[in-house]
Amino acid sequence: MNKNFQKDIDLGLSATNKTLPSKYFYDEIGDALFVEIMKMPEYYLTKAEFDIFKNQNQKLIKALKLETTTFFELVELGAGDGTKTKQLLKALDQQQYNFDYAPIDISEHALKHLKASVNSELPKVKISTKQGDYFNVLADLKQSEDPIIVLFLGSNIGNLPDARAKEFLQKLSDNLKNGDRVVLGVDLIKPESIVLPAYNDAQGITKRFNLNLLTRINRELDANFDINSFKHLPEYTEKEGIARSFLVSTTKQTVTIKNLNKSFNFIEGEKIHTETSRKYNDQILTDILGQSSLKIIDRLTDSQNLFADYILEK
Ligand code: AVI
Repeated sequence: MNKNFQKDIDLGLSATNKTLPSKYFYDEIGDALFVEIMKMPEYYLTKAEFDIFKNQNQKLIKALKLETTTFFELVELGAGDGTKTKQLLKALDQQQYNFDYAPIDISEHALKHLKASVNSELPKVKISTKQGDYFNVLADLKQSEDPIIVLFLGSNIGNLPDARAKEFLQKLSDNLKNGDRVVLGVDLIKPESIVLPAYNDAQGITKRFNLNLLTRINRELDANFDINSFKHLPEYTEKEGIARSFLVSTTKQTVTIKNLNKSFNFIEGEKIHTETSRKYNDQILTDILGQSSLKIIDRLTDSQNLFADYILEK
């Protein structure tokens, strides 16, 4: 990880338009800040998808055609704390569905916590966790002969640029059998007045989340970013449907990264692009599904129409 981290940071800061990959937000501090983000009043995404999983799980079970399946494997990519999924697990458990729950996450800590909470809250649910990058664990899906339901929630796909999202869905589809299904949770395109505050909250939690990337580089690569001379800048237009976060240098400065043996110059106002959060509609999702053999068979939205869980079938 450290070698890749070093390489990615070097590559990103050496580019003409400086950029840093958002996947590096999630160190221990970043994980904790993201938990805070999900609780913020402005961050509607988590609450809206929770609303679907809590209040429409019967509709979800029906859309997934689970009544006709004797046994299935419920695989979750990037499970996190499983708060939303536990609503579905509870309903499946109460209705005596026969399934295994297999959450996959990059964070060992998150998985340990999730396993303990499922074991205590839903002791009859069989859970087997797997730690790893979900891009790399897709191949494991192919080994199962049982029907598979994949959960990919939280609009995590939106953090991938469209070309990468397309590649990911193609790879996912290649590793599924005909009839396997996917629940893809995505944030919907909506006005700036709703999206921008979600990435620029009043308490400044998202700002800390963004700046933590520089603190991480300072710590892990022996760098000297002055956190106080960078500011958090989110941008979004409804027309494009993509929220982007930047760190902007408030002054002309030079930053040295000792582990890279390099210095990077910043002019006043220069931006580092740190995150893309795409928002979707049917057309955009259809384009991204492209030539993959995943087809949209249903779509559930929350009561305020902010967020959608698309049901895809191979
Ligand atoms: C994890 N991901 C879907 C979040 C998002 O909305 O793009 C990450 C996030 N970044 C800032 N706030 C939340």
